[in-house]
Amino acid sequence: MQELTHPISASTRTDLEAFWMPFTANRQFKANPRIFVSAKDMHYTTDDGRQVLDGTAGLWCVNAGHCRPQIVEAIQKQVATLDYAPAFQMGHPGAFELADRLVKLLPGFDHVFFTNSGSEAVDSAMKIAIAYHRACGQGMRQRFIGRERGYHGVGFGGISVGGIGSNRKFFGSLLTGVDHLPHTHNLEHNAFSRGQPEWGAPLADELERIVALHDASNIAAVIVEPVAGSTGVLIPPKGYLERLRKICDKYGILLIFDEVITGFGRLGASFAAEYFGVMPDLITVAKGITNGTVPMGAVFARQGIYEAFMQGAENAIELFHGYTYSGHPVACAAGLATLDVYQQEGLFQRARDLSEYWENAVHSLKGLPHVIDTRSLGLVAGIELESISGKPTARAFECFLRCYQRGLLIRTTGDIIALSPPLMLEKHHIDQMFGLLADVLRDLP
Ligand code: PXG
Repeated sequence: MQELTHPISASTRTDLEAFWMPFTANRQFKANPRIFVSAKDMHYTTDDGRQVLDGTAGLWCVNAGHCRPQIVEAIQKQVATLDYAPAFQMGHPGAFELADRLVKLLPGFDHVFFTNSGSEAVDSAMKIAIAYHRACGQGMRQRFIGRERGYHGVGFGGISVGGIGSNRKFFGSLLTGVDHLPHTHNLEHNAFSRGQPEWGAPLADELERIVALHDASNIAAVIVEPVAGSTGVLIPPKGYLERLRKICDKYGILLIFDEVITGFGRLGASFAAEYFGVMPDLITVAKGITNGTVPMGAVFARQGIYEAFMQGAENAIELFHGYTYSGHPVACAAGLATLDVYQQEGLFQRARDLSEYWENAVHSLKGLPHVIDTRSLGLVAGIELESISGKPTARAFECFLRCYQRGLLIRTTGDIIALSPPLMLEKHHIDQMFGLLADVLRDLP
């Protein structure tokens, strides 16, 4: 097997051409490629041999840091022992063990359905929600309520409940029967808030208006990210999630938390549900479940949901849903080893312990040119820049390029910088990250 340790040079343009890159400006990228060839702990190595500090845990997924030996070895061992086992009507030990370990992280939840990505987890949760109501004799409950600026992956379910215009506008009529809550982002009231902003809890009451419009008897579920990630780290106002929970309870509507980003320690707790003390009915996860090593997603179901399906003839399939790779042995091995690392190294607690230092570093950017908001929670941060008039996204993208050139990986969305480092980081990494970012911001056009 050929190892990819050699540089891919920009001059071999045809080598790059065949790959239709996801969520990437393909022509711009292929003219000036940015290529990682290896990674270790907090750093990537580029094809020209430079070290880049990972400020984004890959794409919000490498929570334990890169190429951790325990995880790598577990994957290697598994693929050499049982490479694949049929997912339907057959089992293998790893899937049962991982599900059992996962539910122990989250009191009140007792079943896990495995998928291969966050998008599939969202689709699965939506299907489970509709089928659950049907199993309970309420088959009319088919509508979903998402939220503006929500990101729930790219399946038709996810883009339908999602609230990002450009993810929706090219793809036709989407799912019918979807409505959206207003987003909670408001710089006028909440700019430079520390922790959860004070203003905005009453925005949850918009759910009452939407319920009145469609009638509760037609609504299956409300789906939100507890902290919106992709659209720029939007932290829920104090009391907001609690109000959503209360209104869902009042009308028998399921509440789905999409924790693809907030799960597995990002906020300094296992899940945002635990962090905020608000328990949804279904939780979608992915990314950090395997530390980004092997694709995997999952849906957690709270007590009572699985049981509602366990009726009728014992030989009848209760849920007509699943993927060839649901609970893939290699993903399960990666997941088990990842949970071991999280637990042995106390990484969720570590995120909590570092969050104050992190928060101070984030807010130290206030006052620098173009910075119109800084916000953070746990080990995640959003830094919002003023857009260049008539050129939205240009300023933040330039910031991304300059950071990359100087050895720091950040993520930008619109003109917002999102940071979400591996939870193994140390204070000196935080100093380095924000020192470099401050320098870049000072010089930015
Ligand atoms: N839900 C949420 C909340 C997500 O953040 C998905 C679902 C979809 O997961 P998959 O595994 O299907 O990609 C996500 C994914 C970014 C970025 O930097 C965010 C995601 C993926 C890639 C980039 O904004 N989130």
